[in-house]
Amino acid sequence: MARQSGTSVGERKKTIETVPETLMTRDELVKFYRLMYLSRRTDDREIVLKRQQKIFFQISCAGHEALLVAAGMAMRPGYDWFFPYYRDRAICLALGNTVEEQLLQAVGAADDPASGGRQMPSHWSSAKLNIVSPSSSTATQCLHAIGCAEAGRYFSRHPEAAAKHEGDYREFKDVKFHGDEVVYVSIGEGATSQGEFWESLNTASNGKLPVVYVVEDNGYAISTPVEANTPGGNISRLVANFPNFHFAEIDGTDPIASYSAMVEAVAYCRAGKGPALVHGHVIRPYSHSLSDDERLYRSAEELEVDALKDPISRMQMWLLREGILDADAINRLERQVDEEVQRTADKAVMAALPKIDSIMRHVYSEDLSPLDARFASEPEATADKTERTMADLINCCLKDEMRRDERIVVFGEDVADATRDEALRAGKIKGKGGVFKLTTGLQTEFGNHRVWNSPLAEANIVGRAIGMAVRGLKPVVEIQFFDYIWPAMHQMRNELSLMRWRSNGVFSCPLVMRVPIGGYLTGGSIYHSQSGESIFTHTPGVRVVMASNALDALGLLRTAIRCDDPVLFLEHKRLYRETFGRAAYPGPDYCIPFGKAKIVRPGKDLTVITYGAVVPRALQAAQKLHRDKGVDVELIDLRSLSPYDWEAIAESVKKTNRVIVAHEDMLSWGYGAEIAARIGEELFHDLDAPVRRVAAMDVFVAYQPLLEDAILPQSEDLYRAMAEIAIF
Ligand SMILES: Cc1ncc(C[n+]2csc(CCOP(=O)(O)OP(=O)(O)O)c2C)c(N)n1
Repeated sequence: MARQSGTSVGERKKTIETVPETLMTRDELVKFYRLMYLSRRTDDREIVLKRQQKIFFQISCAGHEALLVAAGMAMRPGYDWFFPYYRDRAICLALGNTVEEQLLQAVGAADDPASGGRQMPSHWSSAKLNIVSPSSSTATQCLHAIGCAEAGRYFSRHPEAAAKHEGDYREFKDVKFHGDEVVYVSIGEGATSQGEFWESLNTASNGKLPVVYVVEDNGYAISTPVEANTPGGNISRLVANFPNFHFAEIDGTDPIASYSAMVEAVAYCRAGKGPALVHGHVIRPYSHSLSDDERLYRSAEELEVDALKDPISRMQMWLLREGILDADAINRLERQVDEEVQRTADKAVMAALPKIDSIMRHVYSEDLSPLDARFASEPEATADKTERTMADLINCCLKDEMRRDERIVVFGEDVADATRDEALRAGKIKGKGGVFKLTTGLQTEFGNHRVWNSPLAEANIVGRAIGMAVRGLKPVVEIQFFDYIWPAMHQMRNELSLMRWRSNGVFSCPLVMRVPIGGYLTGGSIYHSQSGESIFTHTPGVRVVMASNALDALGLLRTAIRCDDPVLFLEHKRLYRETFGRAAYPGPDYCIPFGKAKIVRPGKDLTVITYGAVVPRALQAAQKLHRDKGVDVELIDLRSLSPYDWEAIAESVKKTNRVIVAHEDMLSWGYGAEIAARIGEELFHDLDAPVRRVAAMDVFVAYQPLLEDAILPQSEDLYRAMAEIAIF
């Protein structure tokens, strides 16, 4: 019935009470059937509810039940970790998720424990069962599963890192782990076309991680048949050469074959031999979802062939044939399930709905905000008064925090000193530590478990970090250049920013992404000069900061690491080693709260609001304008872009009545548009001149320095705008 490879199953097979060749007792076989039937009837009930417009979406597990109950019964709920996708009702039921919990999500109830009415049905999530809140995006979860497995391994090697700690995110992030936990991740065969699936195989294989993949191959991705997604039509053939994997390709409508394959795969992972991939051929007897009509693209003949393989009737026949249940017992079991589902549905449709005033809860941590006063401090006067660059102080901060907090791991492209570390440890080479050398010395001091080079794949970096952060690690990852953040955009927008809100505060993934950004490099050109911060400030759930000087960079980075939210930490690479803004090391606890701007130059005639590399340029312009014309500019460095310091802006504009918002990024739809609009809305009566923006031309940065200078806002542009607005 099944083609399998790998280790043999062993002991359970031999126990006296198991039914030969099934690895299950008679009771387990009955339970197996009950769960399959329960799953199908819950889908059927949801379909009725959708037709009655009592729920608003339906996607079923129909046809996948045997494979999924097998997976659930082969694993340990609340011990192992689970990253299922929307077809996985049956595994969730098998793990202990209840029909009531599932139907509460379907109606969008306040008490939906998975999301509080925020997610569509079939977006399973349970803190108790270690089922991690998913998005609707296909394949992103594969990378979370990898990070989750890495975190489990990390905590078993560094158990002391799991301890709670007052005063930072660890106070609110409980860690649980076991030495031999396995991580489950499932995916449809269509979604195996996504790069994130392949990026995850890369790391699962390289790291011999205990991740069991289940590919649920029902032959269709909505209307697209398998051969249009998968070359040759069979994913097992394509993945077969990944080292360290255990592979099994089975008939996933066969409960017995499914169970034996899952037991074997899980045992392989639990023994630490590496990852496993079970490719189950299943059927899809209902359309993709209730929004789809498969009769438009599948013939009646094709559907009839599928119907013959229905796992529910297959198992029912098998139980009868083997004499495990007779017809009466089956009828009784089914009647009980029908009544249970009906009763639960009647209750779920009466459930209380979420309150409107709950909408903004859990966008960010409600336990510890980076705006909190605990992050306000003064620089310590240390013995070493050397003026350090931004690059130096960021490196100091990373070292300080890694010494203080063993949950911090650092990875990204080329961030390690040397992956092949023999020469490094022998002192024969110095080590690289990042293309800008910001992470230099970290691997040497903290070891290869805490600092390592990732594959050249940005989604891999962010997706894994999310999985780790869910488990309580604090990844501080680097994206090598802002220009190459885009492969990680999907993970950032749909996963990183949303984990907390979509799970109604149950799961979260506070982590730090350090990203060198910006131009003014003389030759940086299109792909090493980009800005684009407003794309991320437009994403709720992520904090965005950008320092203009060394002291602020250190203070903000420390807050970013200690706080409980995901932070995009933008580092202007032109400022890394500038003479402007150097500072002495301010001690190992110096922090700056987010949302607090800095008055770089107080003034009374005109406010200039800016950040990043425009700060020194605006300062130069303001000083010259004062010398030339006596105009007194108040220069505000926002430092923190989301949240931003509206109070500082309003106070200054009320004083000067004239304002310029300046930034390096392009003018149109840029960061300044939001600030200018809000000033217009809320401070209209305080203005004596129109709000002016100074920014880059609406084009990418060109290579030739002459063009680069013209494209990016220069001190002279700022000077001109200041002079005009001052006398408007
Ligand atoms: C990244 C992404 N692209 C597109 C979609 C829309 N979509 C939802 S399900 C689906 C098909 C998935 O097919 P498959 O992976 O084979 O799983 P199945 O639904 O057949 O179980 C598509 C295209 C999505 N959810 N996410």
